[in-house]
Amino acid sequence: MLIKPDAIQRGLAGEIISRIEKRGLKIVATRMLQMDAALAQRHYAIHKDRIFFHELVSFITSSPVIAIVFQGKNAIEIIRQTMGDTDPAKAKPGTIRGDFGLDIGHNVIHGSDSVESALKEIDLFFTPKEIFDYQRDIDKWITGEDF
Ligand code: DAT
Ligand code: MG
Repeated sequence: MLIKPDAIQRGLAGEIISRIEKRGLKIVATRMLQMDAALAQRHYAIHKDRIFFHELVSFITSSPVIAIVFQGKNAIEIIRQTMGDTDPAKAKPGTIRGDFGLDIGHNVIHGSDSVESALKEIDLFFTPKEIFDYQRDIDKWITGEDF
């Protein structure tokens, strides 16, 4: 996931991380960076023909972001559900976008939409050495299993 420039500027980074962390997912990598246009274009390549593409690239490169890799059971679905609808106007209260957004172009968080896109996106932001493989004793209380 990415904590987008608007969220960092608004001081929402901790709140966003906390909501996902509290669901039980484990942080395995983090990095703060200011994305350049080349990285933004690769990250959002799937949207390159959309009319909002230029605006999207310009927004995501406007100020630093925090990239985080979360690991855990059903991580993609859990994060997408915790984020809420892409358009904050449609996102349910209680979701991150539903609680902290107003505008589709300033929706505070990015989350990968599939395991396949997560693997591609992780590769854009992290080297294998920056991703930690470690055990938490608490995981057996969250999922009933070790992973
Ligand atoms: P999501 O971020 O929920 O995966 P997406 O992949 O469809 O949504 O779009 C990527 C981002 O592009 C989204 O977070 C905000 C922006 N965006 C999407 N649809 C838009 C639109 N109709 N107008 C402006 N920005 C839009
Ligand atoms: Mg998407």
